[in-house]
Amino acid sequence: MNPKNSVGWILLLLFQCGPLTNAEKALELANSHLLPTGGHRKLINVHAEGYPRDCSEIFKQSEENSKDGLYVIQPAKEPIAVYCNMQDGGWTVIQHITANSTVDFDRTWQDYKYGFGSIDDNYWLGNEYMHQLTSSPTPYTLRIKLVDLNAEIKWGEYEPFHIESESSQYRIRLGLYRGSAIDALCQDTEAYLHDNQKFTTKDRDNDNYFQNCAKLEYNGIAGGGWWYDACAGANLNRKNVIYWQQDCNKTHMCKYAWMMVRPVDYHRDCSKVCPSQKDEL
Ligand SMILES: *[C@@H]1O[C@H](CO)[C@@H](O)[C@H](O)[C@H]1NC(C)=O
Ligand SMILES: *[C@@H]1O[C@H](CO)[C@@H](O)[C@H](O)[C@H]1NC(C)=O
Ligand SMILES: [Ca+2]
Repeated sequence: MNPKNSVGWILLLLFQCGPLTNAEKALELANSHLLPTGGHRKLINVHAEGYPRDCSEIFKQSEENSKDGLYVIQPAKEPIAVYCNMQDGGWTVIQHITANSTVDFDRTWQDYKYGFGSIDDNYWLGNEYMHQLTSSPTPYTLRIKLVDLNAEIKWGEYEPFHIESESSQYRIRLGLYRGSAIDALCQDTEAYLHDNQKFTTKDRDNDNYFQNCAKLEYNGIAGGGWWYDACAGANLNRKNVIYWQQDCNKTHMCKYAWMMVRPVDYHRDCSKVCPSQKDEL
């Protein structure tokens, strides 16, 4: 190790091992199991008071100057930690997968309910928190972002997007579509229509197939939890093949996928607020 590096390491250790602030100590996250190593220190907005309900609020409060990273939000009673994609405009990331990463997406109902993985890496935020986030009086938009092996980016948005409660098996409700990707969640009306489907996991079969879609394997890897029909025109939770019809499949491989949410009125709010802020200057 060269001397410059060891100084860096010592500084890093000092920084990481200093005492926790009172706010850090007091912070109780409902999803602390999704924190990476280094935990609370990696959260950008730890303070004493209540937290914003999602990343778009943080982005707006910072006058669109906040950076991507780990933040605390409070969509309902309990604060949770999430990854905020600020570069794309204040989006709360609810799913991220890297093809062939070590994070296992072949999980139970309970795991999909409260989330798994690590918020600075691949993760599923949890159906319960997706339900909380999308149950505000203002409707939410779902944004899908796909990156193929040539680093080409495609995206799609459903507006509105709502995940119902557990008593409705976290059913998905999707509105109008726009984007450069195919409308893979709503396009097929025969057996691959994901809109209005309940969530299925390997231990809870709510799909429309004679077997459990979440258990069907491709090259030894099961499909993971999803809003299956019989079975899928899209599935972002099978870790060896990110599937989105012609945009991402086993012949046209994708490397990354994200699912993220933001209130539908984000821009409308801004068009009201932003010009008046300028007037005041
Ligand atoms: C996979 O994607 C390719 C390229 O877009 C397309 O030609 C092919 O039909 C797709 N395969 C499936 C099974 O959807
Ligand atoms: C994932 O791993 C499989 C098996 O090793 C490989 O065929 C495939 O190309 C990999 N996918 C990506 C996107 O790298
Ligand atoms: Ca079934």
